[in-house]
Amino acid sequence: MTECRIKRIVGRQIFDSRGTPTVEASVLLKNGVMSSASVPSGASKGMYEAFEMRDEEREFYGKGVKRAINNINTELSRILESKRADDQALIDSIMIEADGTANKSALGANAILAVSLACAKAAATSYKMPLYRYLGGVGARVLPTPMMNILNGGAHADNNLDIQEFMIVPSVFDSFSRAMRAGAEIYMALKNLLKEKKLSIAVGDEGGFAPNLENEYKALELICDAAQKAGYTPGKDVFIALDIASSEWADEKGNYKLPKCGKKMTCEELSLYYSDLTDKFPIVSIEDPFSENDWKAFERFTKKHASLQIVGDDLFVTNSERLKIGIDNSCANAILIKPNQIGTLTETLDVIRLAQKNGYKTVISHRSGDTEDSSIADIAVAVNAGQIKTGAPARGERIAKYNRLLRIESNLGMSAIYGK
Ligand code: 2PG
Ligand code: MG
Repeated sequence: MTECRIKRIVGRQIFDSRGTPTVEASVLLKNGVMSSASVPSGASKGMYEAFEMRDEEREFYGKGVKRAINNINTELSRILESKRADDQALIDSIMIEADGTANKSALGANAILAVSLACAKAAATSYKMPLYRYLGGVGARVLPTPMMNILNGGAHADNNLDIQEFMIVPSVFDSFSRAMRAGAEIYMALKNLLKEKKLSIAVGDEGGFAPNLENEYKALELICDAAQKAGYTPGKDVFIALDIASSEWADEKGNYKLPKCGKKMTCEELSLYYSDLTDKFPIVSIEDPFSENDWKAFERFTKKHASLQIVGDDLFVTNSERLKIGIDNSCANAILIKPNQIGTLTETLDVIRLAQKNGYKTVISHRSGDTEDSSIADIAVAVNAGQIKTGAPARGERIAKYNRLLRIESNLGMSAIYGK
């Protein structure tokens, strides 16, 4: 099929939701199809993530991506010319080989991922299929449970909360759209509650509110109150998920210091703190409770909390090699999937398969700096991931993913499955 072959690839610098430059690639096929994809960027990045190439010049305070763009317009464009856009694994392996480094630092994971995703989108369009169908086939039917980050802290907000993300999980409804309604209503109720209490309704990077509060317990109480005000019962209709993002708290010696409140904790003390939080609140999932190097703490905690979902984000960085270590040592029981942590669609799909084969739950994820690109919504349905976290039910770049899922749900009609 010659028409599916790549004619030209163009890279350009666009902006993410924080106003920071990021990479977009457009792939033009010989059949006239043109598709674009853009790449998000994290604030609380794992140290083992693939390399995000930045210019480190005066422009944009060093955050420009001209070099990455240049790599798309020259080398990547050249080596992929006339290749089939639907041969995803080949396309990705050509780019990996051309880069030649373990972390994609020669060409930039941001350059490579933009091209990888744009090729998939162009191939899907050539086959006249939505992306989720092209990637997942007829088995792609499960709408993911959203983890909605309605209260922000940590590196995503300027308030005094050390835990990065307080998410609500409307998992027991019978459709994705009904779950979205619950999430949106609780978000609105939380806003009203904050206003009543004369607390700030300013939002953090992922659209969740970011008030100053006495402590994390107060944040959880507020969320439960908001759920109740909206007519839902915490622990029955809606649950809570946390992203601790504790790599941000760890020093080189493996000790933890909560940067905002200044408290020091050992990993045993942290573990007791989490046990107390889960005793008091309907928490079903905790992400990165320990730092990316603390395998032993993850192992002990996973053994102790068998019924809790324990998600590895900085720990696994969407990397099959790191997930294998986790599987071998029973560290965590779920993996966060961020395509830009690894840098190609093929490697992303591979690590999802590895997780699913070994009984690890998969949560597809946005980044705190994101764009209107909604590919992760399609990926979540394509692989029947079961869960997605893509911020509050607010702000354009977050809503782009939720709205895309609503469209997929209506597109699937009776075939759509939710929460089973
Ligand atoms: C996380 C993410 C996304 P960031 O830690 O899970 O919520 O944050 O993109 O800043 O790494
Ligand atoms: Mg995280």
